[in-house]
Amino acid sequence: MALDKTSPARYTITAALPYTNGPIHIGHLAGVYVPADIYARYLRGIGKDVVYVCGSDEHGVAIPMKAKKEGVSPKELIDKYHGIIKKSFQDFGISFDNYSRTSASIHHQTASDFFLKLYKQNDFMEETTAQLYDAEAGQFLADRFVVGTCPKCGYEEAYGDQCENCGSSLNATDLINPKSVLSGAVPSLKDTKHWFLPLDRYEDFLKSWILEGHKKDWKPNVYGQCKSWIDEGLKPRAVTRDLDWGIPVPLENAEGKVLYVWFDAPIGYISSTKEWASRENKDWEKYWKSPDTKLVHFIGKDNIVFHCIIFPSMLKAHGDYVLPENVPANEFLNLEGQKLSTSKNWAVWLHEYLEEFPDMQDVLRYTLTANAPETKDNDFTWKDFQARNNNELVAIFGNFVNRVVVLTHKYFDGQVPQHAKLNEDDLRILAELKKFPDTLADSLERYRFREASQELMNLARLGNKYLADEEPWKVIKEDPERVKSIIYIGLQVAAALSVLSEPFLPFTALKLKKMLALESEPDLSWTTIRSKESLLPAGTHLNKATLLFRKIEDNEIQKQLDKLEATKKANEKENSEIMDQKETISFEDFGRMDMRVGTVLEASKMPKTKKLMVIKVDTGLDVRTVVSGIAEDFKPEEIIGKQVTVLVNLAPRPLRGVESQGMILMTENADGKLVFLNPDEASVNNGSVIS
Ligand code: B3M
Ligand code: ZN
Repeated sequence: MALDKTSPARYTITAALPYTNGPIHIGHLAGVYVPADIYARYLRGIGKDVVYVCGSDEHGVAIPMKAKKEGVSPKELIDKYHGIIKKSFQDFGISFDNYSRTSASIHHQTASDFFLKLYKQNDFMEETTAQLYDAEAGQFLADRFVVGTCPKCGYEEAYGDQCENCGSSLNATDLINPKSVLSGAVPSLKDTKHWFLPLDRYEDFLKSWILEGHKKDWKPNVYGQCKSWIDEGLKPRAVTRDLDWGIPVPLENAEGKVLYVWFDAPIGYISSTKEWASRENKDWEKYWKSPDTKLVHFIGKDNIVFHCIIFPSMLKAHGDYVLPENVPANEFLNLEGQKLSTSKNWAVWLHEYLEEFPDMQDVLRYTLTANAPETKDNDFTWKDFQARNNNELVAIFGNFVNRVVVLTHKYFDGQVPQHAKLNEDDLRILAELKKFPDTLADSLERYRFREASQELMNLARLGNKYLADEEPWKVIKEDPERVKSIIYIGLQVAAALSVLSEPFLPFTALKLKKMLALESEPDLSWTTIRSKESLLPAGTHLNKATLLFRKIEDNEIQKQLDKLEATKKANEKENSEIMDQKETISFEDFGRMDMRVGTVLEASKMPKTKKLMVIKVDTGLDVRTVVSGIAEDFKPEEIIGKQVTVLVNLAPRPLRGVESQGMILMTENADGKLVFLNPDEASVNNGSVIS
């Protein structure tokens, strides 16, 4: 049975460190913090030795960039968001054993020591290479300071270290058409010295550890991404940056250089564990170095490469640490059909939710779990939130508990009755009940949190249906003895719910335990439910019935939808604002552009991309191929035969292996949809010059 499997001596559970450049939203919760919290609470529930750590990620270029935007110093920015994030996690009931921050001195020390150990072991390559440089801003461009086209998928907004569209990890110099985010300038190349982690040296290790060792137990989305990177071949990656924000490289002659944020941040898990251990008088090393420790990283899918390839290679190089046993990364959550976005304010912010729905933490937890993006991206809608609450939490779980407790008060003065002879149905319910700890454990051990949440609801359903079938409110008239058994059995189900719901609905579980006078009942647990004769013994005095959940009205949902609608309008307005005129150019500059009218002959979507379309155009000069990012706005058949304007003397560039020989001119209409600049006269000849 799942609960009895031989298991590790202790667990170290980590949840991705959120960047302190914005508050927490439902995407973060569904992807990382809720599943990690369920897992940690479950393990504690079955009596395991667990440490569950997190903290704020306060380095990296995202911080100074956002600080500049808000007109504050980076330190002010991280203090502000660290405060908001930490408080909202606490109020939401995320049960971290420690929530640290990477600006803490213990972290600077731990990360510097880690770097030095690898340095001394000759695990780095020290190299001077040409890197992207923004002369206007006087700054090297890496990570989020530079965007360009992803060489792997053609996404045009890829960052210098990663493409968020296809998940590839990149070096800034890999980007096609890089552009400085600081000044908009096209960067030049300038020599600079850095330390590189030669990931190629770890290929064999990664192959046997992941590809052979974790084929079966890692989620297919995680395993698949790892496999494709390893198969493509790994390259050395710089672990230092030219930047004035971060942990200084702890070497002589390294002025102005800091550790790359993705080098220091995962070490933050270790620092956070150290901070916890010194407070709690524990030995942190056991939680990171003992082979009988199980390390599990909860992350979103955009962090897979860092947690499955880079950090494990660092741990392996260091030599003293255990490796993650699993990295159950989730896919993304959308909101009302659109990608969540901090910058576009397209989100449900946790701190706002907590204000607008006070004491309803568990409803959001439940909705996000029941609809978790475990195997594919998923959509959060307010209607679904309302339905999950009204139809499941209120109508099944809450209704069942309320009925059985109210009836106990009504018929038996609030005392658990001694049951009479139990019939077949009663015994079946008791037998079913005993199976739930193992059923739930089986799903949870496989990181199937959605499935587990539905199993939990099935337990409430079992109780609810039993009461509805037995109808004690009718039976009481002719057979009060029988009602004793019915209520007794119902209360056993409620008692089991008070224990098994704890990881999923911690606030509700506590309320329910209080109602059933089970708060300080040491013998009732996940393991004892399976064998204990009576979970809630006859004679126990219950406390007053209180409602566990309340119905959510249509107007509350409408208010949230209106709020999103207002955000949409504000974004549209911002988009439609007229861009400033660009710098003046000479007539000669203009004359160098050769724009012609052409006709689209063929069009097809580029496989494995969302945006790109491969188009054959008759330009009058020739028939050429142009790759254009219009596939989200047009179907191929809609544009065949259309006349378009083509910049024909743009230098050709490869996109996803196809050479694009020009650019089709477009603009956006008021709804943000792309439209062609085409002559309205059908009689224009292909090849006609635009002048
Ligand atoms: N700060 C989260 C993100 O990519 C990133 C995680 C660090 S975990 C070590 O949004
Ligand atoms: Zn990409």
